[in-house]
Amino acid sequence: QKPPIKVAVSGAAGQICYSLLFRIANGDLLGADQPVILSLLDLPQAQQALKGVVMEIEDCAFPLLTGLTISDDAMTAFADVKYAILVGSRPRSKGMERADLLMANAAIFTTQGQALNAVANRDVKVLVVGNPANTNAYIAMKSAPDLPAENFSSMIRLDHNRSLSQLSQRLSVPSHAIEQMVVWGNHSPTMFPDIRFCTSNGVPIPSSPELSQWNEETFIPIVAQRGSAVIEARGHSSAASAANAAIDQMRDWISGTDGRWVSMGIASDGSYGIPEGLMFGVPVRCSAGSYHRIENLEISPFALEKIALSLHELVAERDAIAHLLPA
Ligand code: NAX
Repeated sequence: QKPPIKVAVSGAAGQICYSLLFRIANGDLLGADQPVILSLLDLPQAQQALKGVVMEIEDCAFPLLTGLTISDDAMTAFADVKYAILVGSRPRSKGMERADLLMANAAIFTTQGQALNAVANRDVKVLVVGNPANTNAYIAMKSAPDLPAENFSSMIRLDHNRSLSQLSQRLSVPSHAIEQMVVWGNHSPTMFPDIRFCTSNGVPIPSSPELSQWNEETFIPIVAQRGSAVIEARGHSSAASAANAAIDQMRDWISGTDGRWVSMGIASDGSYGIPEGLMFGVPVRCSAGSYHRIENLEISPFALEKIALSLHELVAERDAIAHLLPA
């Protein structure tokens, strides 16, 4: 049997983790032959609820789960972890300004980045789900100067999967038939789901005035507002689909995409006019535990205008927290 791999998850008592932890323990992240140890982190006031989640995980008797620990301390939870999925973050409370929310989360992700820097496996891969995900990932990355910057990623996969699903419904094909979907930018309503390169069953999707109109008036707004639509219908924010996206993004990063494109939030290398270091959703292929940007895609005036919206938003977030980071 393979030696177990330790996976840390923060926000473990929350609703996304109520799906995510069970799927990881079931082998959905690392495979059906890979034993796993779960290291769960949440706030002191959430430890009681977390104990209940642990009881339920135990009650599943997952064959692959060889260890399960809980903590309210990042230095303890992140010790020797190979993979970290950072879901826990400060939600916006009533009357809280966006700037206050950024600051509250900056404090969390500075501490967690420093803890990863100090105690995690030197090859740790870190996926940030908690919002504002791109800037939180940027902060964690900057707070962990001894770890490679390319080992930090922010989650844009839920937006990518939502885009695949909407387009597959429009074209009446299974979502797996569609390739080369791209979601650019921030995990926020400014993101740009870009269908210009998509193929269906390996064939480019024929352009037509109807498709263009659907793209601009229906598709892009539906994907951008999908999170709000789920909240309105369900009374709670996306949870199982967010957990599924976290598994998809981390699993593809670890195991590869077989040449298929996926969208990931990664630190920019300066391409596509995105300032270096900014955590931005871009198309990648993954292989052998690394991502590789899809380069030199044509950016139309329409695409440029859309990408600029996310870019300005993320630059403003970066500038607002810059004083908190090491120079
Ligand atoms: P919940 O409020 O249900 O759970 C959050 C959990 O995080 C709570 O148990 C809380 O105690 C814990 N927490 C807070 N601060 C912490 C800290 N400093 N250390 C450890 N744990 C901490 O939220 P949930 O619905 O699970 O969503 C979690 C986060 O995911 C939110 O920020 C949410 O906005 C974000 N999302 C991000 C998505 C993405 O695509 N990137 C999509 C889904 C989701 O909206």
